[in-house]
Amino acid sequence: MIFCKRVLIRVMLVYFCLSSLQLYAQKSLKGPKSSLIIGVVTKVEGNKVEVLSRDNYLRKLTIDEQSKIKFLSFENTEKVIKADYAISVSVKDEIIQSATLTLPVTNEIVEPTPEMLKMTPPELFKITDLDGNGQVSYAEIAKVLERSPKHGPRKFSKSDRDKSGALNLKEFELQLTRTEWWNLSRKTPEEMFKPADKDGDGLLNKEEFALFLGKKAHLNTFFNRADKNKSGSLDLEEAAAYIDEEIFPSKKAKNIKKANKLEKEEKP
Ligand SMILES: [Ca+2]
Ligand SMILES: [Ca+2]
Ligand SMILES: [Ca+2]
Repeated sequence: MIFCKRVLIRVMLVYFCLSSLQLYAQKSLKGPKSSLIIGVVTKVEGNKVEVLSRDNYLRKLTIDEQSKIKFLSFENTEKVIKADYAISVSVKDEIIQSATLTLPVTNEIVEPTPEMLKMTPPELFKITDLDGNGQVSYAEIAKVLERSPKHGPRKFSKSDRDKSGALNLKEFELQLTRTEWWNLSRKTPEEMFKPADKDGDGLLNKEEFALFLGKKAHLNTFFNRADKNKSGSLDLEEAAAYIDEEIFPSKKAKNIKKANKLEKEEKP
């Protein structure tokens, strides 16, 4: 009995530590003192860099000798920090520890057109290579294929196997496999639904939905978002609507709200 209690306490402790760690990881990306900042450079003066974070805090940062600065996909552009560049940076007491910079990217939603869903990788490569130089840069990806300030730079670096700063067709194909809408549009929702519905009752419970998505990360959040009528399971219609919103972010409720708000602000 005592043994059981000890084990239970230990399990609870581990669980508690893990959940506070998770909380910490989430927190560190938000707020005026976050240690990770994703945003846009607004001003540069000597070794001082001002960054407006995604959650709208102006951060006054300093570069010192230890700061590691990476310029992602600058190709023929001079590797100097300038206003409007996108930045993701880790800081300690507002000193830059490491930073990755990219050329300016749009704030608008980037999503595929229905035609793009049917294109082959070489066809997509051609339309993404906006300047037609035979290579796809990070800025071109962020304009045409997918805009992801948080994960985009890391995904691009991984795909750029030869570290040339741009993607050739082979590397571009790797990038596609890291692109959400690409992965979700290789099969129809029906084709994805059937094998995931293990007990064949025509509905997906949470475990089956994980099979449907092919991943378990953030499962609760995604499941709740998909389960529109809060029945605790998903029918094909709900699952298909979920996929549709993931492929076309402009169809997500929060983005529709944001767009309406912007429109109102423009017409006072
Ligand atoms: Ca190009
Ligand atoms: Ca490359
Ligand atoms: Ca089922």
